[in-house]
Amino acid sequence: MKIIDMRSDTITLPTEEMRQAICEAEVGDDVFGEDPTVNRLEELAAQMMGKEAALFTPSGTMSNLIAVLTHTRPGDEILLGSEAHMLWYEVGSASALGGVVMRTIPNDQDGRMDPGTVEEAIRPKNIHFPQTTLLCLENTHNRCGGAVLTPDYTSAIAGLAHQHGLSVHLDGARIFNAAVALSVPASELARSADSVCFCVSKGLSAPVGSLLCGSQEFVEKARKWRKMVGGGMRQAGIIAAAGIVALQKMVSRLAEDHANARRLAYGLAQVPGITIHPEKFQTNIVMFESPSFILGSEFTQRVATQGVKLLPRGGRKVRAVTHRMVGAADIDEALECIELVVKELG
Ligand code: TLP
Repeated sequence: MKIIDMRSDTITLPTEEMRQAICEAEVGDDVFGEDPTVNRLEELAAQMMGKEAALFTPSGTMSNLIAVLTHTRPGDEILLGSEAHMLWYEVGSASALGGVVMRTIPNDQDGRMDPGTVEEAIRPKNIHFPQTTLLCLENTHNRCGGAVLTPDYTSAIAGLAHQHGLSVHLDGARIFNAAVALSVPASELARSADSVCFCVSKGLSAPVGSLLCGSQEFVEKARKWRKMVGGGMRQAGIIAAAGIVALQKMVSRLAEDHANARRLAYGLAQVPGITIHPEKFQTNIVMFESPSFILGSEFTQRVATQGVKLLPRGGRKVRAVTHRMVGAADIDEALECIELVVKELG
């Protein structure tokens, strides 16, 4: 049976060009700083984010953890959105390994936090309080349906944090989706953040990897933290080679994924029983609710038996992510299949 897998863009397989680049990669021991391919990827990433330096890590999760470890000290408090990936899906690593308190600020449905609420949450000097040292943002925002933070919003909220002496980290796992959706360079979205990480392993289709970018001094410290958490990789040029292809060749095509997400969202809006606001989706993540009589987990199981894989997100919420391996015709097929399942259930 043909499978249309929209659980995540992380399922994208490397392109032929990536496999070729992997075969031919010039490598060395990266812990000694001697892998020329890793060095090239880090330089390219820093340049694209408008930062002085970058660090190649195995995953977005590790990049976010290293960012927390580098910006904070145990006992500090960090502010992040109530829907942040760092809060929901990173195993509590910031608290467990970084020893920080994660204090949440409500995310609105567009992935933003209200500046007034952020300001109120910043702790004044008081012997009883932990020190607030870091604000974390997310762009695009995963749990908020791939919502995009604009450069204006980002610089306003980061400016506020800086005024109070906080650092700002941007989880930009899908920052290139935001850049393509807004038609701005990714560096503009990262400008006011002290550090930004992004993944090459999602819509950009590389098999593994994330880049954490910031000042020279920040990245030097982060490199040491990466070693401490066991992320010092040796001939990592083998995987970095695919990352270079991802950055050079795969960014502009993300627009196709966004168009397919809109196609899916507007199609779902036509299916009786499904709740969705199709106009909301700006990038490659679509969220909807299964019909009232069925939980999202059960609904996704039923749809999967027909070859369409989606991700349940709690309650009736369901997520679909478009990517390179799902074309417009697949979207139409998936819609037919979903419609059929809803009819059968009804
Ligand atoms: N997100 C994955 C899952 O963990 C849910 C997905 O399928 O969307 N930040 C953001 C905003 C992310 O969406 C993800 C991955 C990460 C960080 C972590 O990246 P990895 O999976 O490389 O550790």
